[in-house]
Amino acid sequence: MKRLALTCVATVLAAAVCTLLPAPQGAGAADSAAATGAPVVVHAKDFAYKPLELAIGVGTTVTFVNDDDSAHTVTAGALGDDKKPLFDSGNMDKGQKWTFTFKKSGTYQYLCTYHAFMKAKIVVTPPASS
Ligand SMILES: [Cu+2]
Repeated sequence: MKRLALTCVATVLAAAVCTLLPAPQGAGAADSAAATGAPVVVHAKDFAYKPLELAIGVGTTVTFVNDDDSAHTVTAGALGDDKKPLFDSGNMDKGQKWTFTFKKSGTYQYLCTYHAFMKAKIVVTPPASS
């Protein structure tokens, strides 16, 4: 329910801006990018990650792009007891990109350390043939 609410808010906020800009290529494909190896992009826009949920295969490299005027981070908590972030982009200013290759399967919840309400997740699945 929270996810839906965030999506709605983000959609409303984005509507005015999006009409002025060409639709990014592959934005729809990223939602269902289960294919391994395909380039996948997550956008930080209007204080929300898009897509909010992403399913990818092990070994996929995800590019995170900050499309906001505000700075953001892409920071994941630990899967286990280790409190060290699984990944952390550090500060990302407007227009900055950061990539991360997901080498281990699991569910990666991440957020922006500046705006803790910005949350999303990436589910990394192992290859089906193993
Ligand atoms: Cu942020």
